Amino acid sequence: MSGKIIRIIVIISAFAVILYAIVPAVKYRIQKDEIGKGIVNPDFETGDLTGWTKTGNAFDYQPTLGDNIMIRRKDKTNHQRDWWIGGFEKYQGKPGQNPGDEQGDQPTGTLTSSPFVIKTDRIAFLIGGGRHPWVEPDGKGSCCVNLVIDGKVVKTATGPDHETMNRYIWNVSKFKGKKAVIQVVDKHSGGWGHVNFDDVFQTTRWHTEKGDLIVYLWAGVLLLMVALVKRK
Ligand SMILES: [Ca+2]
Repeated sequence: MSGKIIRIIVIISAFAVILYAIVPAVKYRIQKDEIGKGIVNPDFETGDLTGWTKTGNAFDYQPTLGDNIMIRRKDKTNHQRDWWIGGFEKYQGKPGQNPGDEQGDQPTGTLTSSPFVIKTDRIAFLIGGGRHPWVEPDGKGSCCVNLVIDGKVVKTATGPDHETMNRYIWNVSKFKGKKAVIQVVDKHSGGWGHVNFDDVFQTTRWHTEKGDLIVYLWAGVLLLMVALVKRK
């Protein structure tokens, strides 16, 4: 292959890599007004389950208030602001309750968000608690958080058998425009039979992968410079 053809291939590749990095940033600018819209009470900061529908009794004492796990053990919950879903907890700041009170792993049930239209590429949330993956068809034995479209589970996530919540991100680009709900499922009564959950929102690749995309951008620019530098 001649040097000229190789150079053309490198230039095309460099532009492809640069576009791969830039397109999410441009899309983010266009979608900015839509981000975070749609899910009612996405972080439970109303202090109750406004916007969410519960079945069973697993979520009777939810949301819970503050890092009351710290009273019992060393795990930090990493919850957002004041209120969060802590499936093991039984503390809502009400008379007769104390921080660190627990309802345990026995109760089961589900918690379903208000329906929303998927408008961005990613859905992000905090999740902790039991690692009991979703089991078709009805989730028996599961402890997880699902994205449900037309009654079908299309994305699912579990905690790591640890109380601390971590940020989890779903790629939902292929579901854009679809109506969906988020469902928190607790159908496990044994060890780690509870879900911790908080702060769900729609977001973009630019928000969640900005660091990686900037690396791609620089790689593309470097490749272009190498291809365009004049040989002696
Ligand atoms: Ca919260």
